[in-house]
Parts: sequence; structure tokens; C-alpha cells
Amino acid sequence: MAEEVKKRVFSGVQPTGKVTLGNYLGAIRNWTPLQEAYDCLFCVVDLHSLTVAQVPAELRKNTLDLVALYIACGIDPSKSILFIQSHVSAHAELAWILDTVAYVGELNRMTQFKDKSRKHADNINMGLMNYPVLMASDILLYQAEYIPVGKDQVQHVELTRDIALRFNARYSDTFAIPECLLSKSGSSIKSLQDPTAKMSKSDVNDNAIISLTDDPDTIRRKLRRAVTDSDTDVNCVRMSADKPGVSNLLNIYTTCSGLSVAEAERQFEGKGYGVFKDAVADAVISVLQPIQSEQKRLLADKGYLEAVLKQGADKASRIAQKTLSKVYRKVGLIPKIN
Ligand code: AQP
Repeated sequence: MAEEVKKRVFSGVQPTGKVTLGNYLGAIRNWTPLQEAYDCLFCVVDLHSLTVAQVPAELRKNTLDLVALYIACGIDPSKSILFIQSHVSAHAELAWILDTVAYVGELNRMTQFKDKSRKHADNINMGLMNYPVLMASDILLYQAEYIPVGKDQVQHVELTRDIALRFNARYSDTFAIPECLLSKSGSSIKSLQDPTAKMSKSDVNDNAIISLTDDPDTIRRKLRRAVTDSDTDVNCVRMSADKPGVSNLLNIYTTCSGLSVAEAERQFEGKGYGVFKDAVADAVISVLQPIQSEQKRLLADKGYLEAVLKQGADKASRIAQKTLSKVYRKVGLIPKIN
């Protein structure tokens, strides 16, 4: 009987700092259940992180921390390919070819490019603008069909589709056309201090984010300080556009506890924000504590992590090289004689 060919999934996180609850609920948490039904690749996208100034020693630490975190969150290296982006040189190589297909105008319109250019006005480098092309390369190299990401990355996946369709039209069918997988809840976790902005690793205000490594007291303190809304409906826990702060906390609560919004709203009827915020803290702590202790255990076993990364890079390179050779041939480059 013919072996079933599973569809492919690709996703990654940048090792740009302390991974947030937003990264976890919007992305990493949703990867684990995909491992049975799909052929999954999960990558620590270290090359992307260089688009913003990094301290080299911190980048190395953040990268290994993130590898351990993936596994602690349930990524099983015997089921999925787990690797570091810079260990597979084809990512940068395909990005160059795709640079000749992507238009400056469309890269200029990317929301993340505009946001980061504002935040890092002293370092608007070419990499920052080219970020989505490298991301397209990450995805297209593996012919990935499903990309589980948070809402903020949807625009980049759409650009990847445009680049793939353009390349296929110009050089004949080469790339699978990917689509986003968005989770039902948690795909857009907001800052605790400004619920109109996303919770982001690189936020300079530590009180705005819950980091996956925050201890229980810190988590509780940050959630108690989270801004709630100054509407007339004070202390009413309700999901509503005019209550962005409370809605964000409700979103975090329901995603962590598994309750529906209606169940949660009923649970806090007639209770104050204090009781509500403490319950949110309890739910977050009980999700994060087992991950934190597993990550700690894994980080103490460098030999195991290195073996996982070597195996991941070897497997990923084999798939990536196949696509890259095809692309080189299609655009007219002469294959190297081995
Ligand atoms: N606030 C969020 N809510 C839900 N999902 C989120 N993601 C990021 N923030 C939220 C998702 O996490 C994955 C990894 O993101 P990334 O590290 O590649 O870059 P990012 O989207 O730019 O995330 P950050 O935290 O804002 O990083 P910095 O501060 O370095 O730019 C993606 O799937 C993303 O959608």
C-alpha cells in the first residue's frame, strides 16, 4: 500500500528576547497538536533576529533557551524536525533568489517594517525591509502548506503566497502555496499596559509582557497592574470592544483555562476586577510552571540539545537542498558538478 504523504507545516519564533505569553498562546502552543497529522518543521529563526541590534552572547543564549522551550512546550524531536535557521544555509540562498521576485513597493507596505522602522529609527537596515522575503524562503523551501502563526504574521504569509504565485507563473510550478493556521483564541494577545498594542518580546516596558520565564509572584504582580478600562461599567468582566483591557485578560484567561467566554463571564458576575485578575494569574501560572521546570531540565542537558539540533539540521537540509536545486535550475543557474 502506498505510504500516506502528510501535508507539511512550518513555523518559527525569533530568539529576540524573552519569549512572551503572546508568542506561546498565539503560536507555539498550537504547534504541538499538529505533530500527529502533519509533517512538521519548527525552527528557531535566528537570522531574522539580526534585523534588530543584538548582543551576540545574549543571542546565543536566547537561541538555546528557545530550543529547550520548544521541547518543553511539547515539540517532540522524534516526530517533528526542530532546527536552527542558520544551520541550513539554503534559507539565505533562496532568499536571494526571492529578492529578485519580490517588489520594493510591497515590502515597503508591510506593517511590521513600518512599526519596526519607527521603533528602531537609528537602524533601518536592508534586513529589516527584507524580513518577509527571508520568511518566504523559510516557508517555500519546505513546500509547507500550513503556517501556524499569530495574527501579526498573517500579512507576511500573504506576501509569501504572492511571491510563490509570481515565481510559479514566471518559471513554472515550483512552490506549494501556503496558508495561515490561526488559533480560535490567543492569536492576538495584547500588551498589559496598552491593550491596543500587541504583547511583544522587544517591549521595553517589562510590565507590559508576561515572559514564559516569569516566576509566579512576578506573573501575579504584572496581572494585578494590568490596565483595565475606565468605562462606566466598572468592575464588569465582559468581552467588548469598549473594554480592550478586560477583553485581553479574558482572552488570556479563556485560552489558558479552556473555558468559553460565556462561562468565564458568568464565573465573574458580580465580582470585582481584583478577583478576576487573581484568577487570570492562577490560570497562567498553572500553564507556565510545568513548561518552566521542563525547560530548566533540558537546558542542563546540552548533549541532548546538540544531538536534537544536529539531527534537525541534517533532515531540514536534505529537504531544503532539493527545493533550492530545483529553483536554481529553473532560473537558469548551472548546477555545480560534484
Ligand atoms: N501578541 C501576540 N499574540 C499572539 N501571537 C503572537 N506572536 C507574536 N506576538 C504575538 C506570534 O509569535 C510567533 C513568533 O513571533 P516572532 O518571534 O517571529 O516575531 P514577532 O511576531 O515580531 O513577535 P514579537 O514577540 O513581537 O517579537 P519582536 O518583539 O522581536 O518583534 C509568530 O507566529 C507571531 O505571530
